[in-house]
Amino acid sequence: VQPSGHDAAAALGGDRRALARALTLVENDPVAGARLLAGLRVGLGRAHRVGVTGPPGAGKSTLVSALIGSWRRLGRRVGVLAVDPSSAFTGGALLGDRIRMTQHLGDDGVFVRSLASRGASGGLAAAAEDLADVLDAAGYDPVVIETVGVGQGEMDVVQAVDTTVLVLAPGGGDDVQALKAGLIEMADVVVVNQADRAGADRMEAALKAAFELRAKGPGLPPEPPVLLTTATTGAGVEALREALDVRVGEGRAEALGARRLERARRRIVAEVDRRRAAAWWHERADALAGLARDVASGRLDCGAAASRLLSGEA
Ligand SMILES: Nc1nc2c(ncn2[C@@H]2O[C@H](COP(=O)(O)OP(=O)(O)OP(=O)(O)O)[C@@H](O)[C@H]2O)c(=O)[nH]1
Ligand SMILES: [Mg+2]
Repeated sequence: VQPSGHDAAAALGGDRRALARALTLVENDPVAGARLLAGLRVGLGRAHRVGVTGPPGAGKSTLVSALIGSWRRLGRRVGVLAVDPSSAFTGGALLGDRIRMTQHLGDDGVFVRSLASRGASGGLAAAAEDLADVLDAAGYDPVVIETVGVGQGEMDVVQAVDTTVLVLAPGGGDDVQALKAGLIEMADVVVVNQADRAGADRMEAALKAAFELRAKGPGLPPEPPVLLTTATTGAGVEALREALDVRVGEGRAEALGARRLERARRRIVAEVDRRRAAAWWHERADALAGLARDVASGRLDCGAAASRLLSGEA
């Protein structure tokens, strides 16, 4: 399918099939996708980007689904990117089961899209950011990105949003795991989900105590709110939605602005690096092939090969 300005316009104008095509293009075709993204241009950065992360099975998808319901009652149009870990066991085939948002099927104000974490060219976070751009341009706000809180790619995704929600559940030592993985450090809002199960109150207290001990001061992240939810019944979900909305409310634009500036800076640098690297290697394709043969046959080591390329000897 050839992308066109018409396609981009249709995607932005509320044509769901055109939007789905645009997302596929951006995910799979770097050249045509970049062209389409360039064609969107308009008003990016309006949407509140919310990352929802946490251990497997904590209830992230169930909670996102409940949040969608809450936002829909306020008339907000919600976009969701669900990052599928593409585990070696399922190969992503069970994705339909993983996304517990089927109750919103048929609601034109909700657009749910899965994103395979394997094989995303240029990295998972970059792909998620590009897809979020498309949903943002198409008028979805908030845009929620759900990802399991394991692995570097997932951690990068967490840093590509305005607000990070860490979802934990009592039992199983999730809190300890999250502490170890450094997820706690990045959380703007912490949720103890499955509050209907034993140990939720204890977990909430332990988390609050941990945050109180954390160093405080200018430049350090503020203490995140710790909220209890039961995603399956909706208990606590309104309070969570309010805690999220307040972050983009009046007087808060500046804090998010700094984060968006940092994100914009990082994206520009990454894009320049990518283009420069592509051009640089294109010019040295033959030299690289020759050096690779020498290294593979043991005549040369990698460091020496790199030095030759960098010094222009090769
Ligand atoms: N008792 C109870 N069960 C819940 C709650 N929230 C979710 N669950 C159940 O927990 C299981 C996992 O929920 P998911 O929403 O799929 O969890 P997830 O974090 O998205 O899981 P992955 O995407 O696989 O990492 C499901 O069987 C849910 O019905 C809750 O608040 N209380
Ligand atoms: Mg899930």
